Amino acid sequence: MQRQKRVVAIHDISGFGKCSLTVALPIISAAGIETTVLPTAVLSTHTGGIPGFTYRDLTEDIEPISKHWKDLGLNFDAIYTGFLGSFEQLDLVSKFFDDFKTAGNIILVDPVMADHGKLYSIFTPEFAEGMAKLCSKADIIIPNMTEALLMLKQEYKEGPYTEEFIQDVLMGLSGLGPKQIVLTGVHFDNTKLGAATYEKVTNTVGYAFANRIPGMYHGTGDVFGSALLGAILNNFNLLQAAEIAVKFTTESIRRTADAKTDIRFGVNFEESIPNYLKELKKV
Ligand code: PXL
Repeated sequence: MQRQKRVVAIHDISGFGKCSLTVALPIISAAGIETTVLPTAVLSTHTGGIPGFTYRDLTEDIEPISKHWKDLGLNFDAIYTGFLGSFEQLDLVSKFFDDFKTAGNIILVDPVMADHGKLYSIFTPEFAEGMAKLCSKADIIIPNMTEALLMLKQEYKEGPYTEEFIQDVLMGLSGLGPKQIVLTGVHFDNTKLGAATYEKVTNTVGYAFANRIPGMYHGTGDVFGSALLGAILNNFNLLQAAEIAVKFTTESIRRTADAKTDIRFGVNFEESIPNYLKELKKV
């Protein structure tokens, strides 16, 4: 029997709206991976277009929780970070990496801060610099196009993109430090949308596309990132994992679009889990 792998997911918990930990925990657990959580804040809902959200910051808890885990001798096969609410949290998470990085584990940073050309309401452009610094410590980063261009200090550009442009962005991101990149929001025409992957060691670019579904569904970056990490920890390579995650995310968006659910309320990923497990060859 193989040892069960363990992830620590460092994100906020938004009670309603399906993103961050309410997405990472069920998806990574379903992939058969033990999922430890380090909540960075507790909100009533995410901050994307739902006015009046509550926000309880948990910055003060990060160090004591890390220390307890260090004392227990815990280790993680992957450290997965998402929404971080302040510069101080970036510093604390960077220290967490120093404490828990091993030769064999993976640091996956999703530089959650912006989408569709706009920073989320609580962030300033300076935050992107801090996030780029955190990305330099990661093995894998998974920015969307807006986050990528912010970290590269380039102006936002709407697609469709050219292959040359996407490759330049991937090279720029690779220059920040990570060995593997998955860039989302990539499209060369208006019918397909997906992700580009880059592996520094082999200098290979790959693409994973699905049919584009109109609309900006909330929390899909977290659905994608969690499914990607679940696949990587089940020994799929980066491009295969991106293909599985694109399929899972698109299927979840399709079901939500068909149900005409409010796009701010997150996607129905739950009912895509059986097909995800088939892709992972778990059922
Ligand atoms: O899905 C990204 C995300 C996570 N957490 C919070 C958010 C957002 C995006 O808006 O507001 C609190």
